[in-house]
Amino acid sequence: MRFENYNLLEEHFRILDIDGKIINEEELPSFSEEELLYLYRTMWYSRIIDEKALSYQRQGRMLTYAPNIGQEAAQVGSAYAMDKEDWLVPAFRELGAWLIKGVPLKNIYLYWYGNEWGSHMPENVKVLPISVPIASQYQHAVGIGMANNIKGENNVVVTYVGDGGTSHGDFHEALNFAAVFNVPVVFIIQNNQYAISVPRREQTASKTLAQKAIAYGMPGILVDGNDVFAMYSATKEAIDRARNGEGPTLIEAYTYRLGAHTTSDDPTIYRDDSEVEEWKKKDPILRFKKYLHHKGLLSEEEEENMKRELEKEVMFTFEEIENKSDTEIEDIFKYHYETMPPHLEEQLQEYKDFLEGGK
Ligand SMILES: Cc1ncc(C[n+]2csc(CCOP(=O)(O)OP(=O)(O)O)c2C)c(N)n1
Ligand SMILES: [Mg+2]
Repeated sequence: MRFENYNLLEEHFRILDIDGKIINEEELPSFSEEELLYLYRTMWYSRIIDEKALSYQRQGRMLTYAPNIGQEAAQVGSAYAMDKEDWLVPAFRELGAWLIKGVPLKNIYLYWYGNEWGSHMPENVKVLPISVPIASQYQHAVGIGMANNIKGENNVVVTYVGDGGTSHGDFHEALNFAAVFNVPVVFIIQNNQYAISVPRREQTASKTLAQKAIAYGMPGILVDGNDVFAMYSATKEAIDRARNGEGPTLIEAYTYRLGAHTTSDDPTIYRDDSEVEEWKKKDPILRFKKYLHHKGLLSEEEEENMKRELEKEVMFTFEEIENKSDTEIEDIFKYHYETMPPHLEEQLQEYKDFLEGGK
């Protein structure tokens, strides 16, 4: 069993090195050329969506936005191991996973545009809406997993949290319950080294986040989160375990947030450029690109065409939203409860009065 073969304290499970070479041949997933290109394209899709959103925000055309730049392999690789029927329970920085699970870009941009309809997933897309209250989604994931056991279904739940989220009580409660009740959940920590300005070393005295698995009595693994193959392979094994009734697994994806926390943040205040430069050398897209080039699967020209095509699609989708996406005031209040409780009715009325000229 692989998880037990890896040291939770320092050894990163890795298949693809930063030069794009395979260093762990026996763990390499057997992807077809088509699959390799699909994964690469999705990582670029995610990055272009981010870059465009950042520029729209700077132009005053988008609200706050949380970019994923640098974390594409952690998200795309892990989500690709899921079946269509498996549930994805995200936090708020899992763009690559949403894309793999089939969330339309329109939904993603609508959400960040402040429109509740962004959270309205198409019927066959098993993805919960973004969860901003840190780590709360881990509880939802375990709840879905427990329901799955009660109903005798065979689906798995994959959920994500940040390094900062591991300090929350919700994190502890979710992992504890999941292990005790043998719930089919894969817990992924995207350790991007920061929780806004708080560095990972100030988050916990534990040497790694993966080691927390031991305390809860479940397998864990510390993965190079910038290696799309390692992320796929570790998540696939965790999903297979869960589906076989062997319970939850904890995966620490060791990665880096190359950009700001959100568009309201300025990371130059709390971290050195030299650190960012070092991590740019480990860029998950660059590493994957080198691999594809070694294999002769993608020329520079094909890559440029692919990026141009994605860019066009992203711009088209955003402009469509911008042109016809009025947010209904009621929507902000309507979806918390089945019927709106009096205190929300009151707040809604107060807000309407305010917009009508302020009482
Ligand atoms: C319960 C709660 N407290 C505080 C916040 C404000 N907040 C938003 S993101 C964030 C940091 C999260 O860091 P991490 O879990 O590492 O995720 P990352 O942003 O790095 O992806 C905080 C404190 C919140 N959203 N919810
Ligand atoms: Mg973080």
